[in-house]
Amino acid sequence: MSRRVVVAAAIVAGNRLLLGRRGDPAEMAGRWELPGGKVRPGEDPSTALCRELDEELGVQARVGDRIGDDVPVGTEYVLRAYRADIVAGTPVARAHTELRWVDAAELAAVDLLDADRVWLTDLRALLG
Ligand code: 9L3
Ligand code: MG
Repeated sequence: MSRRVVVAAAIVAGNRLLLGRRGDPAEMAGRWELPGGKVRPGEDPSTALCRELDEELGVQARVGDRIGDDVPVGTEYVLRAYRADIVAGTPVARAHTELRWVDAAELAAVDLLDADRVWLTDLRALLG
């Protein structure tokens, strides 16, 4: 069985990164993540990320380069991060309980999901 790919976006504006706070499932509730979600069978990962950002944030995005390494999550998923830029719209929390733009110091202090925490060095590099 191959792992299902979950795509996530590092959206940076100025010196800040956009994070969403998960409301579910219970074991992840209250923790922060890069927005994104599961690639559908046959779907291109970049297309999937654009779709997820539209669904979760209500924005149109352009997906750029990958950042960091793939991160296995449990036995089911592998998580993959990309740079993304918003080309239209302003992010609204449609799937998260809260959104937040964090600078490097705030990123270091926030309660990120364990999987996303693997990218901390890569994310910090984006924030200068
Ligand atoms: N996940 C972890 N970090 C992220 C994202 C977008 C997702 N930045 C994990 C949480 C779930 C799984 O991947 O276990 C599927 O994500 P979603 O479809 O619930 O967003
Ligand atoms: Mg999601």
